[in-house]
Amino acid sequence: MKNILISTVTIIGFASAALAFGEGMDADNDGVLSEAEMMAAYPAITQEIYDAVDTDSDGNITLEEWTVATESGLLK
Ligand SMILES: [Ca+2]
Ligand SMILES: [Ca+2]
Repeated sequence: MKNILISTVTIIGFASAALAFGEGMDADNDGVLSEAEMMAAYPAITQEIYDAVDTDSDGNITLEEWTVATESGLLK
């Protein structure tokens, strides 16, 4: 019973993160955030922070990269 509760909370937590990522931020709905989309969502973001968030340096922010950055406090 406790395990079921924990996994439900985890799923809800993941779903709300995905919702925030998709809602308004991913303007062209290609599943990743471009630099322009990140600038729109985080006007105060610097190149330094963007590069730190884009851990594989491919120029786009994936849901995984965005989630890690958000949870680590890099993006607020
Ligand atoms: Ca996009
Ligand atoms: Ca990337």
